Amino acid sequence: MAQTSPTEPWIGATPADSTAPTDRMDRTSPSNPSDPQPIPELVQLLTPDGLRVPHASYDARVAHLTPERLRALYRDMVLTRRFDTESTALQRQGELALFAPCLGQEAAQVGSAHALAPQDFVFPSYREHGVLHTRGIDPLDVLSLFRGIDYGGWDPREHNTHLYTLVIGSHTLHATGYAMGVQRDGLVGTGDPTRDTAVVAYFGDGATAQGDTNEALVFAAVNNAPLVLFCQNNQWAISEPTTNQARVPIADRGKGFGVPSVRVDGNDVLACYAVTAEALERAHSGGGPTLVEAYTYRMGAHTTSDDPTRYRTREEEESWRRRDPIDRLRTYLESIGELPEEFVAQLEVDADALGARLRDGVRAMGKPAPSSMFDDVYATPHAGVAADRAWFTEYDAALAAPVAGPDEGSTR
Ligand SMILES: Cc1ncc(C[n+]2csc(CCOP(=O)(O)OP(=O)(O)O)c2C)c(N)n1
Ligand SMILES: [Mg+2]
Repeated sequence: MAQTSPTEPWIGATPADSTAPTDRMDRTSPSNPSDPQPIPELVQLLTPDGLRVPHASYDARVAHLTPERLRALYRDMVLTRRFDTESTALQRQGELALFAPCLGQEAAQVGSAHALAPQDFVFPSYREHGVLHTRGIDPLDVLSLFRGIDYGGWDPREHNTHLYTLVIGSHTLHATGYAMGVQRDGLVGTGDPTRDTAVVAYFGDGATAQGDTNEALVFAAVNNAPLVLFCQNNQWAISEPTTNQARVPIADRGKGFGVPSVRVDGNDVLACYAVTAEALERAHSGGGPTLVEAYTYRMGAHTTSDDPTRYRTREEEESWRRRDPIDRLRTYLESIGELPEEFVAQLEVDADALGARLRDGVRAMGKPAPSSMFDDVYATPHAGVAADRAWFTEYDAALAAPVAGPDEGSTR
């Protein structure tokens, strides 16, 4: 049964029946906005007020988390947020071409990533900074992508984490194929926790409307692939509300594919850990795929090129700010006396150091030669790429040549 907070009746509600302005819904929603929305089940272990509420199915999944481990979750969320705010500022200073913030989604990302085994393989989309942080990926290797100088600087094999994917939903198919490969390699159901391998695909609510994602669900289901399809329903796909992607809770759609599904409070790091641990256990043991819908909110803009004030209200943003995932865990840790002052002070020092490292590191990245974009197209030389490079080099040199003045009869 849904574990909702009595003080927060909103939780589980969709924008259509809660905070979305009626003029927008009338304009963009193909459904009748007055249709009653089913009340979805929502796994919750921590209320927005930081109260620990019991849950018959999921308490056992977090029982082993010591105060030290809870502080690690808190630390990772705080550092992810610092990465986010520093990166947004660096984009504003012209040091990054673009940035996609994950502000507000730290619990969904850090909670789920903490449940992973090292050998599990992750396919992220493009705002999974909290997942990458938890996997130990150098944040500067993420920012080189957003500076536009490479495709992401980390080695997918070293961290068992694929590069970011910007083509919406496409990586759900890559993840399904990879999971089917893992299965054929005999790395499922061995009973050895250091060998059994699962694959996790992170994607958004908008991606659920893509053919690729639906095909991934079909293939994962019929092949019993060791896959967790982790959807962060952050309420928006750029300016399109979730109500434009589905008329039922996203988790409910798993049933039609025969995939066990769960809807979790995505701002509750404990609940996100618990449902992911369950889904991973199913995958590791040969039980097949799971669809997780983490119900959360993108508190920032879609990217630094977006202006959310054009399509959503301040009231909506405010109401989600009150459900901040970091505040929630902090309140809980304080209430049980497990957030010592020294820990908080050290975390602030560490976050400041991270900020300084990001600023210095990004500025030191410099600017690659434009023709280097041809370097890694193929592993071996290719005549077509060589011809493109030659054409581009000549074109670029022509742009750099001094332009003749009007007296000299320039035609440029
Ligand atoms: C195949 C494809 N179509 C369209 C786009 C343009 N696009 C970029 S982000 C985005 C919205 C994705 O929303 P969602 O899946 O909810 O993820 P979120 O950005 O909210 O994390 C779209 C349509 C794209 N990148 N790829
Ligand atoms: Mg979204």
